Amino acid sequence: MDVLCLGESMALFVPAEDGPPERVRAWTRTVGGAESNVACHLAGLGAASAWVSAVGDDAFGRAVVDFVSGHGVDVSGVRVDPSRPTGLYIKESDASGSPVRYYRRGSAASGMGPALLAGLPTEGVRVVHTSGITPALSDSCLALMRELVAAPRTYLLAFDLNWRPALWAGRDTSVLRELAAAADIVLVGADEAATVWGAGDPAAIRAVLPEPPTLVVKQAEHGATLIERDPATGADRAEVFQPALRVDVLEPVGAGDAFAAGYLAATLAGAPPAHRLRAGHLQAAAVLLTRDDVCAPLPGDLVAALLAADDTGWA
Ligand code: KDG
Repeated sequence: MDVLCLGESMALFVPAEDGPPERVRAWTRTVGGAESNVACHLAGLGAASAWVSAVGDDAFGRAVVDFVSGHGVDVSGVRVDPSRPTGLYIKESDASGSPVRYYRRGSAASGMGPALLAGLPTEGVRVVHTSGITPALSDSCLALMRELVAAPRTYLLAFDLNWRPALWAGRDTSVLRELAAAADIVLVGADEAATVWGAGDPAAIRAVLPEPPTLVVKQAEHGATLIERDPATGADRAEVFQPALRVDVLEPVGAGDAFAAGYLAATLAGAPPAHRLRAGHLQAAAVLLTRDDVCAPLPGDLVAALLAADDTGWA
C-alpha cells in the first residue's frame, strides 16, 4: 500500500434543481470526505491507496464505502459501527458559494478513537494522510490524532490543515499547530493559516510552523509554495513557487484534497519540487471544473505533457 488515508466521509447531498434550498425538493446524493477524496484521487493517479474510517450500519454508510471502493481504494480497514449513524453533509447552493451544513455530531466516524491505531494496517505503507478535520470531530478523535502523531512510524505522515470553522466553534484550536508540527508533510491554505495562526504568507507560516520537514502553502488561484528542510544542513532550502493553472471554477469544494493527492502521488514518484506542486495544481484544476469532490482521472499523456510544459497557461 502506498498511501493510507484516515478520516470521516459522509453522504453528501447537492440540489438537483435550481432555486433557494428551502424550495429544492430533489437532491442528488453523492459522497464527501476530505481524506477519502484524497484516497480516490490517488487511486485514479495509479497509487495504491486505502481509506480507514467508520460508518454506520445504514444505507448511507454502505453507499459511502461502495463509492470509495468503486474508485479503486482499499476499504478493508473501514469499521461498521451499528450504534451510530453515518454522517451527512449538505451543499445548499449551486456554483455561487456552496455553504455547507454538517449533520455529523455523534456519527460513526466521530466514535473513532485511539483503539483504532492498534489495527491500523501500516506495514509497507509509505504515507499516512490525515487532516485537521478529524481532531474536531470528538474528544476520542482528538485523542486518536494525538496518539497517531506521537507513535513511532515507518512512513511519512501528511497533515492537511483543512480548517472547518463549523466544527471548531467553542473548541481549542491550538491542537492544530501541535498536530501539524509533528507531521512530515504539511499542506495548508494561506487563507486558512491566516485565520488559524494569524500568518498568511509562506515565510510567516513557516515561522509559526518551523518543525515539519516539508511545508506546502496553497495560495488559491495564484499558486503554491513549497518550503523544504535540507536534511544535510538542517536549514530550509530556497522556497519553490509554482503558479496554478488558470481555470473557470465551477465549484471549489474538494480542490484542496485533489491538490494533496496530486502532490503526494508525485512525491511517491520521486518528482522534483516544482513538478510535485504542478501535479497538485493539475488535479485541483480538474476538480474545480466539476461540481463533484472527486473527478475522473486525467489522461496520463495530458498530465505528462502539462508537467513538462513551460509556464504558458499557468497563472
Ligand atoms: O475537502 C472537501 C471536504 O470538505 C468535504 O468532502 C467534506 O470532509 C469534509 C468536511 O469535513 O468538510
